[in-house]
Amino acid sequence: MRLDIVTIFPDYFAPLDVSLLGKARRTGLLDVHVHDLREWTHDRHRTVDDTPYGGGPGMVMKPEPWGEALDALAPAGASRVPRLLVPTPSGRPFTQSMAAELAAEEWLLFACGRYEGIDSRVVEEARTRMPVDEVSLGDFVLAGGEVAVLVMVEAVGRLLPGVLGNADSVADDSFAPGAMEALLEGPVYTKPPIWRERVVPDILLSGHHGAIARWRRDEALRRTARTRPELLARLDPDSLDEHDRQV
Ligand code: 6GU
Repeated sequence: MRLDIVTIFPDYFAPLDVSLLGKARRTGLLDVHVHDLREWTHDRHRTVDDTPYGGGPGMVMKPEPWGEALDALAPAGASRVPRLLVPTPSGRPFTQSMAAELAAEEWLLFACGRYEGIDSRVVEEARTRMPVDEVSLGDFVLAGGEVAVLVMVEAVGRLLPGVLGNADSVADDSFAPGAMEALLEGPVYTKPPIWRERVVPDILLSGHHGAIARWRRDEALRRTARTRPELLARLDPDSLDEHDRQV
């Protein structure tokens, strides 16, 4: 998968050299290109922002550098276009199912806004030549899109075939499509079996794989009911068996 990231702070993306994604880059599974938006400015001060029309606080990112950046990275009339992702608290929510959908793309282009955002004509015009999603991580405000892009790249990157060591570990994740959709993963344990007088639940040491799977599902249902009750309403009633209903 190819990723292009446009930002005024390329240094934010140093973590992409580390750990799982660093290895995915070194092995060629992930081809990441980080670009400084100021490369597409032409004035002495390399200006990327200006005051908002209509007044109000803060600054807005100017359309010209963004237009040139998108023209350079996704030339008009090319046979392939990237999917453009624009992180913004006004976007639609980023979810595990969106991460899975993005993991199936060949090429993603991330546009990191700062200040009060990017002049709205940039996304409007980009939509005439490529698929565009404005995406939010949740109901809070970050200082810019960079950290949001790191989050999305990690969520998408770990789903690429060959990136995780254990290929089927993603199926048990919270929110994983299938049995864990709308469920939070329950508690996990490792050795030693007793630590500070606290014991690991017997069932996990029993070797009964069917009973362990049942217990994990019960714990996931209980944890979800406790911490995210609104998620239970999203569970498909047909996916619940008699036992689930008693939990
Ligand atoms: Cl995607 N960007 C910014 N700047 N703030 C956010 C966000 C994104 N998601 C939640 N808050």
